[in-house]
Amino acid sequence: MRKIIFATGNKNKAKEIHEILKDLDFEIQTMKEAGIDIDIVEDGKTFSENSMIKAKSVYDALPENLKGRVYVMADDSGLSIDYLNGEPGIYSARYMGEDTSYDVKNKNLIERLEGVEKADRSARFVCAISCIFPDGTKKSVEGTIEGYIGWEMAGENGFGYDPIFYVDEYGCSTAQMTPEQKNAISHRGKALRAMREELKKNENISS
Ligand code: ITT
Repeated sequence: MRKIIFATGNKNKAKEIHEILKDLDFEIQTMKEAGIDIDIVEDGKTFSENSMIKAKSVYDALPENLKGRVYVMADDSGLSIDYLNGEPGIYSARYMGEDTSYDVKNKNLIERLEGVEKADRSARFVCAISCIFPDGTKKSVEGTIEGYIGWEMAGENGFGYDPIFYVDEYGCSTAQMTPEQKNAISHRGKALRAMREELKKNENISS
């Protein structure tokens, strides 16, 4: 069976990735599960650059028995708020410090938008997925979901900034959606489904 090594240390992302790619008949392992323990310096200027940096770092660290045999994939994602000129953007994980809780980060972002009308609270989640194929071919795709920053946190599902990110069509935050609802419309769902098509093309899988 074909294998994907996913260059992520984020368990919540890994859960969504497994769910979204479950109908692809590939084994998916995180880098940790594959025994790859490296620190990756994300010094790119875009989501896309950073996702390729992660994929390349893991690709270069593959043990001999996996070289040329597996797909290495990575996700770089974040929340971009228009009123804050795109913040926290590519620094979403590092915003206010990597160890600061999302409760604190989310409250802080709501405070920074105090008094701001709905029309100016627009935001989007962005997800770049990069993949290095077994033969070294590199591909990157991106997915986005449009929404707005709410006035309060709501919902227990998802992770990170989900409790403050609201989607008009659903009238709730992405943390109030079921995993299936979120994955069907999310930035990560869109990007991974686009990448899934690239993998199927490469493997000559038609269905
Ligand atoms: P890896 O680099 O190990 O994959 P990370 O958490 O450091 O994990 P990123 O650098 O891509 O990942 O940072 C993404 C941050 O953006 C993440 O920690 C969340 O705070 C936020 N984010 C991304 N997707 C999200 C989603 O679907 N829901 C809520 N927040 C999200």
